Amino acid sequence: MKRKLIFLILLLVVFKVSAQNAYTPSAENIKAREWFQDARFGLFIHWGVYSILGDGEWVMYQQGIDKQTYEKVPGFFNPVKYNPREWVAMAKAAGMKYITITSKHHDGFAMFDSKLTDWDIVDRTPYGKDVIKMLAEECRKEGIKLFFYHSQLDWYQDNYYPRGVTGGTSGRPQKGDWYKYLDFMDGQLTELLTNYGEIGGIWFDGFWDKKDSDWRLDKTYSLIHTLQPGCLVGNNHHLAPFPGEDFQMFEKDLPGHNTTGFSGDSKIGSVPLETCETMNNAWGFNLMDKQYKSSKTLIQYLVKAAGYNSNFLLNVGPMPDGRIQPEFISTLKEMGKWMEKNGETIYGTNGGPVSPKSWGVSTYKDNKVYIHLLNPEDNNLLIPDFGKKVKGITLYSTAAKLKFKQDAFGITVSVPKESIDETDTILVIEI
Ligand code: FHN
Repeated sequence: MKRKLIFLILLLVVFKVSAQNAYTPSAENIKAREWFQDARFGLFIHWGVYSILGDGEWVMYQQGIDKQTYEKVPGFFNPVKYNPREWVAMAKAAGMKYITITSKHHDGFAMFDSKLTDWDIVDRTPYGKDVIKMLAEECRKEGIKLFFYHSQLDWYQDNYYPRGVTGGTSGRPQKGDWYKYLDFMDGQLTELLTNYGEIGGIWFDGFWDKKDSDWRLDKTYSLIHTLQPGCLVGNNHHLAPFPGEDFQMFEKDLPGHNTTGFSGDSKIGSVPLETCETMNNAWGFNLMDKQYKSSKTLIQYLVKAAGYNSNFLLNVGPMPDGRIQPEFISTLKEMGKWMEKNGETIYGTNGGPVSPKSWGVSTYKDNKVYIHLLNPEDNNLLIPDFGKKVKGITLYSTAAKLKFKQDAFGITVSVPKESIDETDTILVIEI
């Protein structure tokens, strides 16, 4: 009997590993990955009932609010000024091609109408409308792809047990059925991938809360790819991509960097990349966070991301009345003006043949290499040779021809001082 049991367990493990490793993206998925890679710029939206408290999306945990007390919060959530048409128009005007919105964050509250729980916006708030459905309809009308940020971590569901490193103050019973929770999560993902039209991707987060647990990823990922083969799977586990994942995200970091300490183990994989960042320091609405990043800082972040062959997902945390704060709107308008003029050097490009330098980065498309001078020491530049014959170099902004020399040392080019742009001076190298 024992030998049989061991044999069965071994068989299961082999099947599980092979199932995960056997993932080969469908033609539809590959097409979606190519679209994603070309899109380069998206809007991240962290919005939940936690915005009522104005202290970020971790307020339930950080203020030690147990679930019984937290259950009062949705009763105050009535975003009467929510207007998805304005949100989508703002994203489009900024030059963004997709929106990634929190369908459920760590507090477990579904911002969509779920039949699997009443812990959702339709059943628990005076507003009572499915904001995700409203946004999905607007995105479809306006040709903006919609992705869902979906938290695997859940501070509300009792079956999220054993607890992970967070959520201990939620006052839940010390018991639960972990696989029932995973079934519940897969059930909500089925709702999101069935009732809201074509979905661009699922942005998972929270794996790190129980990183040694059996998250049954292969089952969840194959469910997603079965329901919508073109739906891209990404998981913010801060590790190298697992089988079944179609893109890799970096949080507040350019790929390969580890400025925040989150990305220590995340080797850069061979799937499309995306880095995400806040406009102040908060993801969810935080009344007192006025550390607004300038449009120059954010434009340069977007350009650097492209130089690292990565998308840039820029976050807003809408206010509890449904509006996006004016500081974010004005910065996004500035970014849109820049993208309107210079988007050609970002959209549809790959990281260029000149690796990122202190002075800037390069992007590449067709027979053009775009040199982005973000922080030039002076107006004379030595570009390391990248093994291609240079036919000519022009200034992107004016198309003016620039004098250059290509020799064993590389490509030297002088940029007229008056042409240096304090945000990004773009040179076009024709090869
Ligand atoms: O805990 C979350 C956090 O609330 C936010 O969603 C960010 C966005 O990338 N991800 C996690 C922190 O790593």
